[in-house]
Amino acid sequence: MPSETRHDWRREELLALLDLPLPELLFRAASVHRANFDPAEVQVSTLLSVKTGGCPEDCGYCPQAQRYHTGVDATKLMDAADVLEKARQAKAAGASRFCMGAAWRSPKDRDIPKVAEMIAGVKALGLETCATLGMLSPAQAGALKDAGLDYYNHNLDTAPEFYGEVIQTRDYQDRLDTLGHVRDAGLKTCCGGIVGMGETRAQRAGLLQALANLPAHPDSVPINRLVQVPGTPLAGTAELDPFEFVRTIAVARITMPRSMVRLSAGREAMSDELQALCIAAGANSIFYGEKLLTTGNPDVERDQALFARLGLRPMPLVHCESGHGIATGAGATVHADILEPSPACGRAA
Ligand code: SAM
Ligand code: DTB
Ligand code: SF4
Repeated sequence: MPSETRHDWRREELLALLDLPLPELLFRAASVHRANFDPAEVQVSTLLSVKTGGCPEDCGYCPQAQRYHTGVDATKLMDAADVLEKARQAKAAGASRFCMGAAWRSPKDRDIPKVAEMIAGVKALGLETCATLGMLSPAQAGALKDAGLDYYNHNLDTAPEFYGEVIQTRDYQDRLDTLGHVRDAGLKTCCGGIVGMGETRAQRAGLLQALANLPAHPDSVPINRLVQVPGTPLAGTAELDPFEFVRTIAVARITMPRSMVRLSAGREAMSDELQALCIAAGANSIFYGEKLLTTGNPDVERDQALFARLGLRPMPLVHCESGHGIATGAGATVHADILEPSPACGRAA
């Protein structure tokens, strides 16, 4: 199965993939997955909300928007020492990646040194770092890179033509601009979306098309299933057929073959069987720990049991001299990016 890195996907092609009989779609996605990754490895990431609630934006799904009454209290930016304590706990629990989220439209310049201190501290623990802080200027993206940030998360969220029904306070182009600043700063991009917001299958194809046709594939593609939070405009949306979620993951895997595809929000409400299908469809990362940013996530014990039942291994990340990710799970040291053996990393043999 070829793993083409294309940036010219047409909407009809993506819709045709989403329309495939499920067994055929799963076969194609799993083939691409194993050509590019060890399908038994799943990266374990932990999320921390470093600044919660009180956000001025109007994202219709979000419990942290000030204007909706969701019971989420606004907090100020956490102290770096407290963030580092949480990161240490996440590492001890087996996480290899730590993502810090802030409920901002965009950071103020005065916030950047404090966030930079958190990033540098988390990085020094040997964890992969990710942050999601809203829109960034080029200078802010550069400062985060200098602090040791690996990935910046900024989602397109949905298809361009459906976006305006979900968010009015900033537009698609604002998001594309921030992604450009992130790439230009040399950061890896983490960019995905949410399904189950009332969009059609063609609009899910539109989200995947927008992601796969970015100037560079996002290094990481979180696929969230809407967590319906009472008080948000999208609470009460008709539940998406779970197989549509699996199809979305499979087409993300096929169209962005070398990206980490993250089974993100929405797992708490999923059965183990549905999660197994998502992983079989090519998802290779989950959030671990009982909370996402403000909403629930499966208990650690449930996830450990799921890994055992499915025969999966966590993918801890360390970095060799040439910057390649090396998974050190199950006692053995093997490359996480198993695409091209790199003699410089001692993996050639
Ligand atoms: N404020 C920043 C921003 O919007 O870029 C960072 C945090 S924001 C919470 C990060 C992402 O979480 C959103 O882009 C959205 O995709 C996802 N998200 C937020 N609320 C969600 C929900 N209820 N269900 C699923 N995903 C959600
Ligand atoms: C992403 O795409 N999903 C994560 C991460 N990026 C930051 C966030 C999910 C948030 C779910 C709602 C909440 O817990 O507040
Ligand atoms: Fe604010 Fe981000 Fe929530 Fe939108 S998704 S309301 S920008 S915290």
